[in-house]
Amino acid sequence: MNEKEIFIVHPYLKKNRFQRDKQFKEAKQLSLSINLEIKDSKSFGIEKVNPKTFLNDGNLDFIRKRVIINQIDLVFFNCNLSPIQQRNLEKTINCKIIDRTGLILEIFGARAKSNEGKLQVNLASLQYQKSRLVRSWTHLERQRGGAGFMGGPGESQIESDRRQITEQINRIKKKILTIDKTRRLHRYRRQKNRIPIITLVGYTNSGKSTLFNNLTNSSTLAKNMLFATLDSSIKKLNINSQNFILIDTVGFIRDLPTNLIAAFKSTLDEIIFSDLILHVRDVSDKDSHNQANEVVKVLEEIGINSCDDRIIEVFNKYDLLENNLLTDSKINQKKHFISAINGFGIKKLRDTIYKNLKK
Ligand SMILES: Nc1nc2c(ncn2[C@@H]2O[C@H](COP(=O)(O)OP(=O)(O)OP(=O)(O)O)[C@@H](O)[C@H]2O)c(=O)[nH]1
Ligand SMILES: [Mg+2]
Repeated sequence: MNEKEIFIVHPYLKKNRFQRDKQFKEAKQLSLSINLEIKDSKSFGIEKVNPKTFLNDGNLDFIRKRVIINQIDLVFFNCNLSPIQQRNLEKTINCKIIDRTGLILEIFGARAKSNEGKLQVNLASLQYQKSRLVRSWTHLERQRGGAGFMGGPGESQIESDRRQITEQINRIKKKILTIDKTRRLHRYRRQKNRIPIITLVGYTNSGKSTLFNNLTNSSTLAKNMLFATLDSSIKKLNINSQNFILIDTVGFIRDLPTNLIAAFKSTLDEIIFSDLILHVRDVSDKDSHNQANEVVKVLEEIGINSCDDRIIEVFNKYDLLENNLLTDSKINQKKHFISAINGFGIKKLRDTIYKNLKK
């Protein structure tokens, strides 16, 4: 993104005000994870969403003034806007607007390294863009070739734009399908060789990559930043001289649009086909409970029930809890409290993995 100085607008329903601070904080973390400079930020309590502009006129007036005073380049609305709301807001506030999905797509775009990752982000972005063309930009709605001889009669720019995007989407889907075939072949070989597969899933920043590194002695990027991991890593894990395969995956976040989840289908398939799913939770985060629910929601969307007995909950960052009185030997067998950073509880976790998956 070229824009640097942003204004974070966090609209929340007054009836959900108890969630406000946590979600506002997350909006800031999202912005910082892509190097945007937060020049200004404010949350706006509303009774109900205005279908045309999300917020009410008074709020918009306030935002417009602050945009001018603080010379804002971009306003980040921490909610998902309909294409019409986005267009109306840009007109009224007279500034570029990005919504939550838009920002997450920017972050994903900046992080994707592998060919597949890039294709998946591209697919999600095009789908998002396509939805934005629906009754959206007026300049795209004008007729192409006034006399009607450039395009077919009545063909509008918006239709041709949409057609182009659809063609691009289909091309990308084909490419992803080819990669997916290779992935399936690998999976088939692993299954044939009976190497059990363990995947790490969890909310973004919960410590999946840190745990991955701890268990496999590797150095995948683990960073205090949302969506540090976009491309999944795979590595061999050896416990009591038995081999397992450990997979680190992209983190989840609340309100992930279905489109985005669908675009990452082949990555998420790794979870579906695994033998054990470690759900890594950040116990030190005040929002830990809601974060876990969001993860469960995404898992359900890809067809994994919350009662699936392959799921083991791993309560990470135990070192950050104030009263961390448990000793390694006293940990409840069912609940795994660990610290991926200092190694607390890791031995028990390894034992559990082994017990669950030994031949
Ligand atoms: N204190 C403490 N910090 C931890 C622990 N585990 C991870 N962290 C920190 O939490 C931050 C996020 O860790 P990551 O391993 O990158 O988290 P992730 O779940 O892979 O995040 P994404 O890839 O962004 O979804 C990093 O700053 C880690 O150092 C832990 O047990 N204790
Ligand atoms: Mg990670």
